[in-house]
Amino acid sequence: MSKLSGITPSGHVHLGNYLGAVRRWAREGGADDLYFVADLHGMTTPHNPAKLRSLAREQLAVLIAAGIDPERVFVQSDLARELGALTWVLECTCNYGEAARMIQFKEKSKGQAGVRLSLLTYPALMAADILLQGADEVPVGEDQRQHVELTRTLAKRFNGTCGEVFTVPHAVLPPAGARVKDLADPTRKMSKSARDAVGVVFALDEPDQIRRKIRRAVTDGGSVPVHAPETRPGMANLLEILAACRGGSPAELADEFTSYGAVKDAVADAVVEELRPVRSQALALLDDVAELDRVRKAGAERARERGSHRLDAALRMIGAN
Ligand code: AQP
Repeated sequence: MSKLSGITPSGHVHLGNYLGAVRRWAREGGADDLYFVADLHGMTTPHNPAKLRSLAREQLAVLIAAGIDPERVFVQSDLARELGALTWVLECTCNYGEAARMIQFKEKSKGQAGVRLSLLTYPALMAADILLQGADEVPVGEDQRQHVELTRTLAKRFNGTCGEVFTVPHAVLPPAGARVKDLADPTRKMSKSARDAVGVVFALDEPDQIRRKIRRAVTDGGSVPVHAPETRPGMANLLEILAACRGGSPAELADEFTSYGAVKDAVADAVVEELRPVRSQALALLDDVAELDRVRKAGAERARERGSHRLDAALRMIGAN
């Protein structure tokens, strides 16, 4: 079984990305699993090219610093030629109506003046990401499930009409884990593209910045810590972050403290310690331009080699080459 997971460089990697995804990828990834920085997906809405390029590099450094085997990581645009070609093959397998009914497209295009064509067609690129690598499983949240369903439809259609090339993948729910909330608004999830970074802890924030953000986290009017997500979402979020860093259950951890301030101090210590090695290794990698380039190139070559026979076969079978 091989899994494929990605992270979009729509902003800096934050504590939610780290605790909810990246750390798990590093700890649990199987030998055939692949992880990628989905920078081509970051171009479907208005973007700044230089910023996207630097964020992609930063994310690659964070993934490796977090402990993911560099042999299993690549940057999507390093395979732009292969993915571009396969996306075309899949677009020629997909009906307009199938793409236009994607909920993500409807939601993200709503109210936008110049909707990019790529916003409509990016599910075909996502299908290419998955099918090029022959992934069996794609861990995705509810919002991306429909895209994996479309990938399955396209893979089966191609296999049935042109010839058996693609592994038909399955969407799998990622293991249940706490959804880290924005510290300034605990009713919303922590997000890379949050308008205000005051409630978002980034993996590369300095320890003092992290402490400041956690100390200023919005909590309710109570004074004795309890884990009650419905009525006290701010305190619940802090306890869940503490549990994710230290182990144990948020409710049990709450019993250790008699004041909100003490919880915040403990969370700040735990998060600073959790992120310290990731931050220092990522910064070292970003400084060592030659080493990061070497790792990046090797990752891309492995991913390309892994998928090229499928692309060649698909092109041949659809009538190209
Ligand atoms: N707040 C979160 N708590 C736990 N896990 C989270 N993830 C994202 N936010 C949280 C997980 O991080 C992985 C990579 O995310 P993504 O790049 O696919 O983007 P996203 O899910 O859309 O998350 P962001 O960070 O909020 O980005 P923007 O602001 O661009 O939408 C995924 O596994 C995701 O579940």
